[in-house]
Amino acid sequence: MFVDHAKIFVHAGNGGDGACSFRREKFMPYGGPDGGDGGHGGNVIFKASTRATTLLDLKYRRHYEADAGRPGQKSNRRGRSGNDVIITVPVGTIVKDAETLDILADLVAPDQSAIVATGGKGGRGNSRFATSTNQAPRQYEQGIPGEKRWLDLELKLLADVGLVGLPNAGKSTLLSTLSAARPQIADYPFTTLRPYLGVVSTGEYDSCIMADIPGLIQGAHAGKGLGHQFLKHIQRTQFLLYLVDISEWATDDPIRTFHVLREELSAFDQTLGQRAYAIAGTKVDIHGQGDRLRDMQRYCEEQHIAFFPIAAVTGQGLDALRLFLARHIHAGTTA
Ligand SMILES: Nc1nc2c(ncn2[C@@H]2O[C@H](COP(=O)(O)OP(=O)(O)OP(=O)(O)O)[C@@H](O)[C@H]2O)c(=O)[nH]1
Ligand SMILES: [Mg+2]
Repeated sequence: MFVDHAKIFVHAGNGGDGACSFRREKFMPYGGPDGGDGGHGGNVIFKASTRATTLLDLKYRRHYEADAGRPGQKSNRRGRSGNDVIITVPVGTIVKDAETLDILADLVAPDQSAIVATGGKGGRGNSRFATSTNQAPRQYEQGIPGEKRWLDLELKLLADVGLVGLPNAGKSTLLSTLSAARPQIADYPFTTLRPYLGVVSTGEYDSCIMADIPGLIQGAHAGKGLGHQFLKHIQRTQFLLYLVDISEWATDDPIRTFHVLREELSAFDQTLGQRAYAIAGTKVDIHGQGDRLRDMQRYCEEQHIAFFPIAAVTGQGLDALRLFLARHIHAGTTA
């Protein structure tokens, strides 16, 4: 199951108390103060990993608590510090304070980490308070409590290219031929029920990340079909590839389809409507050389839109598309 939203509670460890003790040894009548400091509480840390792909685990386990620091001990021994808790999340996870909605971390790179609740400092033991005038202080500090808060987590995938199309347009088929990703593919609408990412090689040393999201239909902004819920996953892509079925079997007019898609995107987020894009006419192997292809080609020429007739199942047109992506996508520059 793909989960892109979760709410969890985190509690960093409390600091351990400082100790109050005095040296007591045989034949040492005036043993001084020797209470050690308390250990620090553990932090709660988020770490992004490419191995995690969903926030599902955090849906089931909602409380995370790091260890407290141990109290200080006699003989000036410091208490042991508490271990950190490290929560692994997918790259693209945004962590907000659930109350203030402040963004605490936006984990955009693999292995990037951030402390979201800081452990409390350990208190000082009484040996730290000895002065020339007070050589037997009974004063010590308590440990400081660790931070605790509710967090709101949102996953917004990071990709270079987002695939947008009606259900059955051929998005998943294209991603699976260009990359090692294996989204479900079938001849019925809404086959793919979650977003998928794939790494597409665009040259000998270059690659870009492509995102396949579930199909959109007219009225998605009003909740039709799967609605808008997955569009946030292409909000952070720098480039959009609209996939429009131009085979003779397509039920809708391709140019109209393209306009419907653009309107749905703009209704969700104005900036998505202004994002750089190109159009791929899909399934040209199914009698695709007819009027529809010509009309679409003419329309794109007039509008100065880059257009690629492709057939993912035969490989037709894919080299030209790859070459175009190589020139236009600068991997790693997603905002
Ligand atoms: N002949 C032909 N069939 C294709 C081509 N691309 C996709 N198909 C078929 O079209 C159907 C839908 O393809 P998908 O890749 O699942 O479409 P999708 O856009 O991901 O659909 P949703 O996940 O429902 O949004 C499948 O039966 C594919 O085999 C193509 O280039 N040529
Ligand atoms: Mg699909």
